[in-house]
Amino acid sequence: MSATASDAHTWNLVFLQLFLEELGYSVVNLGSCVSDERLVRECLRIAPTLIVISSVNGHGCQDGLRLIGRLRSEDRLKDTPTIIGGKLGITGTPLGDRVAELLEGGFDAVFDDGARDGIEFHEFLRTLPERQSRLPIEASLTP
Ligand code: B12
Repeated sequence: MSATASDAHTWNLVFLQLFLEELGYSVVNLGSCVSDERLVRECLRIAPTLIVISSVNGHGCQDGLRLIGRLRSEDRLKDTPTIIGGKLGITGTPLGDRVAELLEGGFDAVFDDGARDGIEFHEFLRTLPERQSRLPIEASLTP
């Protein structure tokens, strides 16, 4: 789990980490303002079951589109379930075409505030194969 490169907010990440841990996931929370390069590097190292991107500062669409291109250009990450959510634009919700762009860019799901809620996020998680969804990952947060 990670914020985008431009996003300094952290409580969104804390909330999501607790939510995912409650569902049985082992979470590596990379924190805020994570560069695309670092995120790709950590994902290659960890080989996660799911990549969760959170952004609330209003730049989520543009940061997300750039980032998903980087992730999908890596052979080992091109099929890893990857989602983005939060307050993704500065025009409020619904985001309309921007959601379609993010999906076309390679995200498996987009959870923009207002248009989606935690229940839909939970439902998405249930679509992941059980075998994958509860695997503990042998990874720790490194600087
Ligand atoms: C605290 C805060 C800050 C603090 C952050 C401190 C910290 N350590 O986190 C500081 C002062 C640093 C800050 C800075 C800025 N902020 Co600010 N901030 C807030 C504030 C007041 C609360 C955010 C918060 O902590 N919420 C609690 C967490 C738990 O909830 P959440 O963030 O809403 O996240 C939930 C959902 O979005 C959703 N979600 C989030 N990600 C994901 C991902 C997935 C997959 C899913 C399913 C769901 C999901 O689930 C989360 C839990 O319910 C909000 C306003 C508000 N009341 O929400 C503005 C707000 C987020 N900030 C905003 C802005 C504009 C900024 C600045 C750009 C201001 C500026 N001009 O400098 C900067 C950005 C800095 C940067 N580089 O990112 C705007 C964003 C507007 C937008 N998106 O259209 C907001 C909404 C205020 C506003 N109404 O204008 N901010």
